[in-house]
Amino acid sequence: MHPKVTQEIIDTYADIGVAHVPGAFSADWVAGMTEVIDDVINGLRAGTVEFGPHEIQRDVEFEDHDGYVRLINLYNRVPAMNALIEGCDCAEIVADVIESDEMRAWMDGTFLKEGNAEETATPWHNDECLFPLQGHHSPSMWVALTDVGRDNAPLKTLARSNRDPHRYVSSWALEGAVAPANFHPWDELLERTEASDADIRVWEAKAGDMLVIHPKTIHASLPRTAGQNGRRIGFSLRWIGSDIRYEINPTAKLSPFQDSALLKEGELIPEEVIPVTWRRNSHNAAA
Ligand SMILES: O=C(O)CCC(=O)C(=O)O
Repeated sequence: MHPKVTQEIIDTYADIGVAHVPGAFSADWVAGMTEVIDDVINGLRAGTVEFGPHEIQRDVEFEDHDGYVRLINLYNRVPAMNALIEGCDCAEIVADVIESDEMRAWMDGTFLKEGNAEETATPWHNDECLFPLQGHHSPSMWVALTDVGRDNAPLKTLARSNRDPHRYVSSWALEGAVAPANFHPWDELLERTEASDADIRVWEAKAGDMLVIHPKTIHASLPRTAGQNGRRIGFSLRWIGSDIRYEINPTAKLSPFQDSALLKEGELIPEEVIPVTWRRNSHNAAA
């Protein structure tokens, strides 16, 4: 097992759907990833960086207002970001936490927050709601690129929502789509977070800490209340592990996979669609 992963971390993930791995990334790694992200944001703002349509990859999404930046799908378009992920041991750490034998990185999101606007809060959701996947090995690896104290928009989660037997029809779902019987309405998800006995955990973190979030875990962030000084950056990468199979989600607006002709219901995602980033071998399995 990776030295940064303890049995307690694995058990907490299985119990409440979140694992906190302190110091998972070095200060150099955090500085490198922050520089890559800042370069992209500055370039997009100045018009010197453009991500046009790509033959294979999904479009880059860039939202920038009220001290809030949301940047999606950089991983396969920015070689320096890809190199930072592949050059560190984060895939192995996540694999050990979720108990998977292989890991593939497939979608990333960067969430930068400045100032004090309420809009900096991320609304309640779970990540599974739009996934065309079945299985448990599709966590998000959320990395604090700044210190994230109570006033700096920490994530919050609803403990044990990772154990829900059902799924939710997302508030971003296709209008009029007919949901399968095990999909519950979005309002129910929101009501659960407002219940007086809701077991909500708040995850303060230091720069370089990792949170592994189960795809069913209902989560959000507090707003940033720290004022004009500093900022908060969270980098989130979705992974696919060994128990994941393709499952059409009729409520999902977009397939996150480009080449859907290669995808077959109930089968593994082919490596031509998403390559394997890390695989457990006899050496690291025995360690
Ligand atoms: O960092 C944030 O505020 C949001 C992260 C998140 O919700 C996600 O990655 O799914």
